[in-house]
Amino acid sequence: MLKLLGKASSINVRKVLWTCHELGLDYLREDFGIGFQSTETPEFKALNPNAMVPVLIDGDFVLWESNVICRYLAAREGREDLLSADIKKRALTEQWIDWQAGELNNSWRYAFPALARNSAQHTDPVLIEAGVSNWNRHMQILEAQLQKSGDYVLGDSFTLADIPLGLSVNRWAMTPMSRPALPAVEAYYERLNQREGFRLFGRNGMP
Ligand SMILES: N[C@@H](CCC(=O)N[C@@H](CS)C(=O)NCC(=O)O)C(=O)O
Repeated sequence: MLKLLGKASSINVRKVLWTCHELGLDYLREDFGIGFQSTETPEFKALNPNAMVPVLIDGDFVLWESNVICRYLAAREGREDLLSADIKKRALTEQWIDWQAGELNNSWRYAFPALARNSAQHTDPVLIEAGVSNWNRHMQILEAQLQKSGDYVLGDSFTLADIPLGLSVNRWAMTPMSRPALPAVEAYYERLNQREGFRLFGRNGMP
């Protein structure tokens, strides 16, 4: 049985939970992360030296980095509808997955803890405003893609890229801040809501 280490409130754990739901996979989940079992122990750091969740354990195979875990699981299950065997389509899917992790995620690093978590370490109004503007600029990139692509980020069918992006859209929509009107993103948010996995693990009341 697959084992997933990480609290269910973590956005990165929720990507994996939604992926498992799409794949119909059973798993055991253990709560690790701030507020739960510590990730700072030698035992946990032997699994993930970054002391972060999620961590996937599949027999004697251990994997960290949420987006890579999602890719691994889709490939393990042979789900070419989610992660295409066509190398160009697969590369485009991975492009948007990596953009979510490397670019979009970084754009909310200051504004999100300030506005959604009232973090005492993120109170500089200039940095908050710059953060909101940078976050909205990144969301405009997704808007332009969805205007071209159609229902999902790569076209008419749902792929693995829609999972990390769906979590990101939910976070953007739930954070109290000024947002430009992004009609294609808003339609996408509603479309994803037709999927049970998104309702359970994405748009489930958590930013
Ligand atoms: N790039 C990593 C980031 C993981 C990450 O930031 N995890 C957060 C929770 S969302 C974490 O473990 N924070 C420390 C903790 O909760 O103890 C991934 O995508 O898996």
